[in-house]
Amino acid sequence: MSITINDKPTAFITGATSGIGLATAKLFASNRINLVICGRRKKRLNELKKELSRHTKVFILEFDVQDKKAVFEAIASLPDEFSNIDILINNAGNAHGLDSIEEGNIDDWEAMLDINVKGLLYVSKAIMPKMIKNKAGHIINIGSIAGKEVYPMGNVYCASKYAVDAINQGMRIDLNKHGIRVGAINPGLVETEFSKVRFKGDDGRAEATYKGYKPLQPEDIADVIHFMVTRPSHVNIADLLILPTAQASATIVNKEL
Ligand code: NDP
Ligand code: 8X3
Repeated sequence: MSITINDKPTAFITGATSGIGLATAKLFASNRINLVICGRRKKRLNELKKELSRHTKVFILEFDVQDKKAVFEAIASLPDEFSNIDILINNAGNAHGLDSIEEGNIDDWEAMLDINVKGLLYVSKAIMPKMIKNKAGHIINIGSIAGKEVYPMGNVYCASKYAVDAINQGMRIDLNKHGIRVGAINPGLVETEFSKVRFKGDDGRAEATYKGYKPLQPEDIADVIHFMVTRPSHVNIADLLILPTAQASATIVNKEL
């Protein structure tokens, strides 16, 4: 399978230290896609760079997507070799808390909107100009089933992912004239560190999220991301909902407990 964007494409992956971003970085590396891997956990980024550099060229950017200045400075600091981004995977994000709206924690609300929505916008804003100049590029936004369906206590996380859905559509419309592909993947339940973060280290609750059925694995989503970026250049997969077989909707999961 050949990459159609560029013979030696460079991908920029936010949230590459864990879960879906990590699995995507590994799969891209094994397919010789050059990588800019991003996240806040420097130690993990260093270890990953060491591992993936056996297959491809890797550059680390350590920044918090909420920090507008840090985002722009980090991306402006990319050496020439990594500065033409062919593929942007807007993946960094999490849910913080699972509370009924009247009991919601304002810090959690701000984190979800600042990271999942504003962070995605900052990174995109910094990367789009060169894609526009090059008249090529592919942006994949990681949304969620939570951006297609609101579920009990999902409130602000769902709002953040509905925003990602709207931004994905808006980007596709506005970047159409520049020949840039834009598409979203909206997963259901994927077994990552997502629930550890949502439940703030309550490992029992996090583990229970994935018990009694076979959840998606981060590699399942990475496979689809790789499929999307390896379509011929006239093909843009615009919007995908991917669920574990046991999941029918945000609230219907066939668990054997
Ligand atoms: P993980 O918790 O395993 O990974 C989240 C990644 O996002 C980490 O690499 C983390 O890196 C990064 N990240 C989080 N906050 C920030 C921040 N402020 N600045 C920079 N990076 C940040 O979760 P997933 O892999 O599951 O999540 C990836 C995406 O998939 C998210 O957008 C999530 O909403 C979405 N998703 C997940 C589903 C699931 O069931 N797991 C289902 C549907 C969508 P670090 O901590 O090093 O900064
Ligand atoms: C993550 C999946 O169902 O916890 O976006 O919202 S869910």
